[in-house]
Amino acid sequence: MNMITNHLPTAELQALDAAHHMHPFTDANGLAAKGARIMTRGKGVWLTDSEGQKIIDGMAGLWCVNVGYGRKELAEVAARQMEELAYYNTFFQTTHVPAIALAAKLAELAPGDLNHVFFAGSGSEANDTNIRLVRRYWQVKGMPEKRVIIARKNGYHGSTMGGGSLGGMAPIHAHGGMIDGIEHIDQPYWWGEGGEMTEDDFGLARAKQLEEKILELGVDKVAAFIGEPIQGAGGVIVPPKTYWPEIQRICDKYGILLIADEVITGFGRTGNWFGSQTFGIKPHIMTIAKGLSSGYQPIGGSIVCDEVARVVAEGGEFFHGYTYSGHPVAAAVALENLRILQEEHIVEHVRDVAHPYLKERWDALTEHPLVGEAKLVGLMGSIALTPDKAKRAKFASESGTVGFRTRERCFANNLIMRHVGDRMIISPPLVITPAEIDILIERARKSLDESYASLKADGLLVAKAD
Ligand code: PXG
Repeated sequence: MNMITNHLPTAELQALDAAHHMHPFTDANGLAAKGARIMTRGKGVWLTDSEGQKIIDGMAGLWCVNVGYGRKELAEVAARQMEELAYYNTFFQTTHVPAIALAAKLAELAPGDLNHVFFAGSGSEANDTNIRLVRRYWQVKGMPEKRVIIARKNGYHGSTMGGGSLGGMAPIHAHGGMIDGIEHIDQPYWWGEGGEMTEDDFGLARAKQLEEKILELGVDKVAAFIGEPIQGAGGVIVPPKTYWPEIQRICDKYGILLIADEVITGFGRTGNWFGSQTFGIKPHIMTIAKGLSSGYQPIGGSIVCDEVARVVAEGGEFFHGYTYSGHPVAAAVALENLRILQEEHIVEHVRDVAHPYLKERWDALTEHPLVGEAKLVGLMGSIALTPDKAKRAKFASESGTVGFRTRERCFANNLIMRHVGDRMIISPPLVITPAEIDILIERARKSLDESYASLKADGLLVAKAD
């Protein structure tokens, strides 16, 4: 048996990692100089590293381990499925039980008439599917010119060419370019960009940019709008409450397809099964991944409404699919994960127990001198670090300097809390208990205190000039 062991000394593993492993979204030379932290085990909300340190995972891996680490049922289902039917495809008029059962379960869980599932291996692939699906939809309807998709700056929809283009992150576009037919409007980020406007007015103004963009391009050119109910990778940006109703109104008015990217917000993260339910969005297509399998298997997909599925079917063969679309092992594990979420009432736990308990403590972080606003929807939260709360000021240092320092303190204190620019973000496993929330908050406070002291010592608590 080819064994990858955890028994090599950490330094040797780090040297092999630096020599042979290209990491995603990582400065390779910076990492090689420092050595990556090597995770070896997970149980519940806890990780263990190769030095035996126990770390509380405030990010559920990469926003995905919703049911927590170490669930035996998921391992058993995977092993059983591998023995029974490790692989078969769903092309060319074949199918298998796990894909059928998972598609039917998703149709039951998803709101409205989102009754049809196209499987992918990841969120990025699912969004690539969505680009092709919405363009195909208008083509079959005799409107092939309707192919532009409107998305938001600082949105994240993946890192394939399609997903990266839908996303509104300039550094990603700078590495490899963009596909054609994608347009971006501004994000609904009141704390950072709202100026003197009220949150509600700002939410409306940012939503109205969609209408302006549709009119500028011509409604006969626009296929769809895509947005995350809450921007995750962009910094857990919770839109003002006026934003989504206005976006919905505009999509309805102009007959534009609405895609809700639920890769992070799906499967309980916001205290409902889907973020669309939390914000009252009625999408034609939902992108799913991550929490679908709690990250135990790579699987994503698009849940599609009756009308879009019907029209695409009318067009005959849709020339699209992945070898691993509906992979039986991934589908079986996802199905078992949904059973756990449902039977253990984990979504209700988020809504009724974990969210209210964390909310009180998360909001109290705004008493800390470094912390401006605190946002928490379900178990998806962020705090804005600022040198001057009243002015919602940014730091004079390059964006991310303060956030990175704070993240380093968290990491040293065995708490995984990430930074996006100078916002700190959390998204813990949904099974987190009140006692574990206490530990998370205690470590976050300690890290904020240490970061504050070091910033002060280095003269970095300075606001950017207006
Ligand atoms: N849509 C959304 C909303 C996402 O958050 C994707 C699509 C792409 O999914 P895949 O499975 O292809 O990665 C994501 C992924 C971060 C970070 O830094 C976030 C994601 C991925 C990697 C890093 O927060 N989200």
